[in-house]
Amino acid sequence: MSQIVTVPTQPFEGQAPGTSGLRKKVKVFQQPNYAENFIQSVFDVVSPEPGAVLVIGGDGRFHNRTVIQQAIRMAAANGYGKVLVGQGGILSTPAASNVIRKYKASGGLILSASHNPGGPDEDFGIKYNIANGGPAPEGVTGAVLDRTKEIDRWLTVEADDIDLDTPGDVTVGGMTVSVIDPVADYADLMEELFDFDAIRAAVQGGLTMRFDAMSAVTGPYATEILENRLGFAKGTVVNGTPLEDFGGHHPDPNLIHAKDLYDLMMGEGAPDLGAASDGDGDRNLIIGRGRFITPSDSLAMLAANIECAPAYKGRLTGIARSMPTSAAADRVAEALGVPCFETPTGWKFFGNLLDAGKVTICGEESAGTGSDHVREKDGLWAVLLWLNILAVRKISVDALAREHWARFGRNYYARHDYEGIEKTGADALMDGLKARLDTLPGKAFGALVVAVADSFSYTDPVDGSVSANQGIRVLFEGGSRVVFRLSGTGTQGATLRVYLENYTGPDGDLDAETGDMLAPQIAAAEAIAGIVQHTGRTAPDVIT
Ligand code: VG1
Ligand code: CO
Repeated sequence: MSQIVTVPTQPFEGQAPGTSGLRKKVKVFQQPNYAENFIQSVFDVVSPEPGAVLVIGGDGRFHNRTVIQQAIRMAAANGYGKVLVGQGGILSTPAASNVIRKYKASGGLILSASHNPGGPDEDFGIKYNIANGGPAPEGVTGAVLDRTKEIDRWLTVEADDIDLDTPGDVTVGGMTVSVIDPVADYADLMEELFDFDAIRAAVQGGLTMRFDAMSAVTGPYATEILENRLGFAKGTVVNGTPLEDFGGHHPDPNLIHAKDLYDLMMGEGAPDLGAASDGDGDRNLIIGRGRFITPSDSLAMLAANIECAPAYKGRLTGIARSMPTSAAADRVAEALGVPCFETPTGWKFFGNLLDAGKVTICGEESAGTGSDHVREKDGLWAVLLWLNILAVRKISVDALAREHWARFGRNYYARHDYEGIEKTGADALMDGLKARLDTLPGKAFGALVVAVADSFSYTDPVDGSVSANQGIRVLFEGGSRVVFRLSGTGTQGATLRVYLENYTGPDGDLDAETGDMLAPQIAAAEAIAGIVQHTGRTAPDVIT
């Protein structure tokens, strides 16, 4: 057994894990002791039982392999008995969640900055997931933050880097490291959940799609599942090789960064379904021929049709959505007679509800959808559920959307992001809003009259924990609203997110332009919050 080395170190200040773990520029992570301090703080907080199993994997971005090798040595020094690591250092976020659950690991380190760009001058991230496979809850992330402020040493063993590219077992400081196939377990799970025979038959019958892996982690997963197992033509998966810098793009599956896909789907000869996923494979973009589906609508439509998928037949217990996500899912829950939970932003808030069996499917407006099969949002899962539904119901995406709106009404929805703004201005905007909340009810902004204005606070129905200050909601009479929130995942300045929603009943105009339908809410948001004044911007950087 190699020797355990104690490296003296300084605490680092205020490295709060945000919405989804610790995210910083690669250059920050490359500072001596930086990644090590965070990883040691995690190990100190979770204090693994001797012999515990740890899963490690990432989205393949620049710096992935370096941190994996260090984390393996540190795990050996901290008493873990076994590390499961994806071959090539690869594990998508949902696949990592599955591996943690399947092999009863005590937790996992997922190395990713999700949809943020990668490369030497771009972003990196580390997230700790607990034994249920999901992101550590606030109790754990808060304790990790406290620990980073007082840490004075980290532990490692002296050992060489392992060969991450060859499957099989090696020993590091007395600990076993298994290099595992990152795709197989996940692909098998998908085959258990969905009607692959029905999808295969539909493909034989002419169903076509394009999946844009955005040079990120889902390439190998999508190729195995869509092309090899379901029989879609070779070339269905594009940008299918994970690259350290994602080919210089943002691996963010939205209409801006997946514009090629969008243009294809809106043009002549589009396939039946266009889909994409993000850097770490937990987000999804769904576009039918000539029809973009908002993530909020996708959650509602998937929930309404979930009976088509064998593993979900007769077992929908409830639906959960994050607060800024549109209320489209609420109407489906009501019609199906199941509860709908409204949680703060971030997948960690779904964990308790899923563990307790209170919900089966959940989603966020930020292109995240998932279910109780793992404890992360899952991009390919959403794509496969769409395929399953289309195959069984023999319907197009557009027809399904129209049918849905004709029954439930339509929640016109958009999110405006103001990125990299001054933190002081962003804080002033939010503080000003908070201070004026009491004065808003009854006030008119154009034709919109404020019914309720509050700062969203969530009490977890399972463990009673309270998460306050989760965004400002301004609800107007008649069911439309605007929501203001600061991002917890950015790495530069602050990002203001303004969420806009306007509900139209089944008898209203279901075929309008989203921009037109949201014009009154956009004007009201400016009048209420003073966005131009506080951010110095006259228009959002990104509209999704
Ligand atoms: C964003 C999204 C949120 C999502 C989070 C992590 O957080 O809004 O819905 O859960 O990213 O997603 P924020 O705090 O920047 O709004 V991922 O795919 O980056 O793990
Ligand atoms: Co992601």
